[in-house]
Amino acid sequence: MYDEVMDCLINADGYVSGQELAKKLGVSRQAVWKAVNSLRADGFEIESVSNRGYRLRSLPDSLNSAAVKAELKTAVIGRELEILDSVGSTNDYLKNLGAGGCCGGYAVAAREQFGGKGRLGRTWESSRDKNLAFSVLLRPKIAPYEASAITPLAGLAVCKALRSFTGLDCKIKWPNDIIVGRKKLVGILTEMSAEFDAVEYIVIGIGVNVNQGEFPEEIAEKATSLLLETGERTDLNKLLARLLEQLETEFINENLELSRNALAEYSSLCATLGREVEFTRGGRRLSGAASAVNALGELVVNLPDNTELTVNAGEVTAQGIY
Ligand code: BT5
Repeated sequence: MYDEVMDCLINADGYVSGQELAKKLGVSRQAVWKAVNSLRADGFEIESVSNRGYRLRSLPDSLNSAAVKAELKTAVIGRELEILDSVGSTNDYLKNLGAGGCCGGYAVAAREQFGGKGRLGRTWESSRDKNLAFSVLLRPKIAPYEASAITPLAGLAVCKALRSFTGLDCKIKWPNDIIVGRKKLVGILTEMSAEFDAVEYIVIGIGVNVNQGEFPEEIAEKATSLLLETGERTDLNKLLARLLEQLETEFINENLELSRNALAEYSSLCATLGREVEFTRGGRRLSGAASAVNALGELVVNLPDNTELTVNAGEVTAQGIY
């Protein structure tokens, strides 16, 4: 009843009476009243005026699935959406659901993530109710070697959504961190479960620093947030809906391939290109100029002796970023 009452209040033009709601939803007025109280407990501001009824004044600050769905215009990604109050890692939680057979497009977000994972065993920090930590599951019918486009496509989707939502000059640090200036705004962790010749599912985990004003000392130098960059608070529910929509555009409409268009867009937003980069190859530390990203999403680097190398994973440091 919670979701139904919420939908009616969001879509109502002004006040709706308890009686009208009860009739429309085929329940008692008592049931409507109970749902209104649970919504209030979750941070929805709902006015009630005798003889007129209920009116929604504002949506909650914290994540709420009905508030996201009210904004969401996707066909697949996030149509099944779970908002958890607290979880270790949304990626681990969703991988479990994936193993149990949940559908492609399933999304999970958490108000609090206390064991967030980065790549290569690192951690991701996120304070309760301040940021977005969410994961999306895909079930593409591809072989594992064809999955290389997913990481850059996820980076492209998040970068484009944030640019249009905030107006900030967000860029991509190859392969898929989103940065503003020299600092990191978003981290993305893609995990895959596959048989030898077929992908079973892919989980894309995305952490966005949104309304966090201060960071722990270890990352204060390299982390930034939308609040720090714009000086304004951002509505987490609206931003999540916008991100899910852009993921759908890149993933569903683009068929999970790094099309020529997507690659051109990715390259134009990639802050790593044109910089000196350092990376490790065969135990040796090498450096060169990052010149392009190829159709597999690999970074093409020109070494000082004019040879060209492609880098497909691992750690690359780009001069002038972090
Ligand atoms: C990443 O790893 O950037 C991937 C982060 C993915 C987080 C999402 S949240 C939802 C989903 N569930 C999860 O459990 N994870 C995903 P990496 O490139 O390895 O960067 C990690 C490094 O970034 C850390 O070692 C810190 O130095 C730094 N870091 C940690 N938290 C940060 C933050 N909030 N903002 C900026 N930098 C951060």
